[in-house]
Amino acid sequence: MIGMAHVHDKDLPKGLKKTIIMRTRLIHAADIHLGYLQYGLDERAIDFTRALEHLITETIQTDCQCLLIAGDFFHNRSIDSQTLYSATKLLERLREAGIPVVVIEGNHDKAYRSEGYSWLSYLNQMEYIRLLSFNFSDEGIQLSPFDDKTRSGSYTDIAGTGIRIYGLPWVGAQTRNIMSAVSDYLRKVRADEERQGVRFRILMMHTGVDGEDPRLKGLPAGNDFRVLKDLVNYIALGHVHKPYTYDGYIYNPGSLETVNIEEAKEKRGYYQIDVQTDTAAAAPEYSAELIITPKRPFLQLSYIVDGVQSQEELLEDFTRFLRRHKQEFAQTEEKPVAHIYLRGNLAFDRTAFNMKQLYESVTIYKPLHIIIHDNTDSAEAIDLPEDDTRSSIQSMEKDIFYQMALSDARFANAAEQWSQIMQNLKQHSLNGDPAEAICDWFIEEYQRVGQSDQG
Ligand SMILES: [Mn+2]
Repeated sequence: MIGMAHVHDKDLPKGLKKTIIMRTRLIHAADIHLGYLQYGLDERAIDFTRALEHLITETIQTDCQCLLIAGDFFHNRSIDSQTLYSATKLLERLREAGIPVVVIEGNHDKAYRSEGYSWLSYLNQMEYIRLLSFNFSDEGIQLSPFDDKTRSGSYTDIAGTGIRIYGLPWVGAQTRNIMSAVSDYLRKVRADEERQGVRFRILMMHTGVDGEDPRLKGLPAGNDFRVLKDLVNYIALGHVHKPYTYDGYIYNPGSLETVNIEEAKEKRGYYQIDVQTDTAAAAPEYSAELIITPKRPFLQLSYIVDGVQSQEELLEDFTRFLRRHKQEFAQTEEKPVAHIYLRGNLAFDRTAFNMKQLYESVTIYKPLHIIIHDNTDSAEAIDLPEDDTRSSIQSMEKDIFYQMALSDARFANAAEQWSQIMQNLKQHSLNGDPAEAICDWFIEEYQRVGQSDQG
């Protein structure tokens, strides 16, 4: 498989010179997290397997020549037999189809000991995947071609296409150093690469651009990637679970299934890359399209407890709230995972607050799983101080809001209520409540005042 059947212009019959166009399709995915028993549910582990199965089916059906997986193939360092069975069973389909799978280790795939043997090493030895890595020596970083016998190496070529794929495992805090060492190395071997017919270079890494996910700290900054810019055509990233592109040649597809609730609203999938290595063109062209894949639906709802005076009232109002969102539980073919966020100020004694009853009221809508987050404040905690300046500013503000509502025909009929809503809106925003929560709350207020208006 290694070695290049590169077509030189002089080998082509006259007239055919500029008409030979070679198109190669690759798929770039990452963060499969196979074997994740999310919420302790078998159904969720099955969902992660199903996501990999979908990816593999599409890889075969779209005439793809190579599948790249940029780290976090498995969710855990130690996997159970069921997960290994799913992995080998599915990868077997690609082996039969003759489609190579090129993989790098993510932080979730690492062996326990630094010199240890990971489950990805096992898949590599069993020839299901090509696991790319690198060596350090006295001369610095060493990138060698992947050897089918020793099952090791830092790059692999797709024979006859001029495409070379480099891969670096997750190295944590060493990422920046490794990036600049790789940059030095690639600059040094540039002429050799070209002699070998390499036209298009892909570099796989399990890291991200700092700032793309605020929860992930210590990632390289966008500027740190610049050392690679002229040396590779496409950087295939994994690690950050939402999709993004950077600087026109860095791509991150995000996780296939939902690992954290924070990524649930992102449209994620894999990149389908079409590389065109035309013998006449100076530089090869390519396109990368993000293909969104199916996933378990996640439902996120916000319920504002403001104004509810007792547990009984809360339960009644919460039940009404669920009834209003009934469609959202039922609209998907599959049972959703529901996250409900309680927000606002709880106006009664917290010891009387009974979460269990709220959980019970949701079960009639039959989600796959339900989590209720109590993000409420106690009313006492936000009582404004009886300060003259403060209260006079508040009454002035309310007066201004009242005048604003009065001067607009849409709001004039209920100007008093609207001025109160505007004040609350401002308070929610000052509290730092999430935009969706404020929006949900506002829609409810809008409907409430609108209805009282009508009737
Ligand atoms: Mn991951």
